[in-house]
Amino acid sequence: MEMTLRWYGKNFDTVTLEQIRQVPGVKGVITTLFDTMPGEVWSRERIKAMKDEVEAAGLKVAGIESVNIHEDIKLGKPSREQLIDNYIETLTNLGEEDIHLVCYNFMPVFDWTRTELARKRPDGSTVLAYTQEAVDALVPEKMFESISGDTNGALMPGWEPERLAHVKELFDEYKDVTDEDLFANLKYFLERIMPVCDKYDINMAIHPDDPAWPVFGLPRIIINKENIQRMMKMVDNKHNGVTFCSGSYGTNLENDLPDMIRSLEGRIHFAHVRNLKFNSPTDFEESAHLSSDGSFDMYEIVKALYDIKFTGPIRPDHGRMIWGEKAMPGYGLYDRALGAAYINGLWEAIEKANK
Ligand code: DNO
Repeated sequence: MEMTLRWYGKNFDTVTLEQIRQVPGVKGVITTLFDTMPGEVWSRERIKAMKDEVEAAGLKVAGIESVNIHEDIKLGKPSREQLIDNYIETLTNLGEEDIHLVCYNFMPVFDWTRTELARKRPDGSTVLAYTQEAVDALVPEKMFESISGDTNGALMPGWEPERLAHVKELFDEYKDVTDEDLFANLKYFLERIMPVCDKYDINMAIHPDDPAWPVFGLPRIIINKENIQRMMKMVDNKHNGVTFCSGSYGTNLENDLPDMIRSLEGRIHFAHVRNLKFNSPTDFEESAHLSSDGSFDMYEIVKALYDIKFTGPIRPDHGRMIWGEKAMPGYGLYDRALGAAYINGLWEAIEKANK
């Protein structure tokens, strides 16, 4: 594995490349052009400038999270042809710049959903949290309003104002879209982009739906072992792979995370490792990475990745807000650095025990 941290670019992130460089074992960042819109072509110049900046700090661009998918592609509208052409052009430009990993998601309308961005834990840290009761009590348009007081001024990935401005219309468009439609539209998209992925050896890594069930009645398909296996088979190309995000698949306690990892040998291109603490099956909070602080056995998760000979980028995921840091919720430096150190420790121990 290759330890990385996510970085949003200097105009959006409170964490600097210089700080990331000092986290033991971190050699690369997972980044994006955060100010681009879904459907827009990423120019080669901008990609190169981003790479140069990261490399000047002694790091490498280990992959992109995310190149977002335009809603018309998810909806299968005729305009998808042009939008997929644009996506292919972006992939071409990334490939030409020697970038070989792209994380994306296929969640209708919203990206991840949380109902609190700063729930206080007993140790005084604040964390992202979710309760189904709170979601059920909300109209989707009000979702962001209800949490916006806790963003520390940051633009939240997946909650961009442009996206939220159209929430109502989008809900109408998705009214009759079923899981089967979404699978078909995803297949269509993947089949169109696989040739360029083959040409440049670009690993596409779909991020699971978070939480791993339908929210607000919208269809969601990347939620469990069965569906992800279906997706791997429907476009059976090694470049069609996954981001294994323990915190997203883990929202559904029926998902056996180590077993899912083992079933995806060769197809996990990127790993997000984090823990969740469940207070009830429909109320969870993003605890520290340490097993004993949450509900998951992190040793078993990392061991499963080791056992399938995972070599791709891995990153600690959302951290708690600790030590007075003010940053984008989930993306402060301190707790993610602790998370990276912990995962590195687990990996080293597992590696040595297996020698
Ligand atoms: C949240 C992230 C997601 C993820 C996208 C990938 O913090 O895990 O926003 O980056 O779903 O496209």
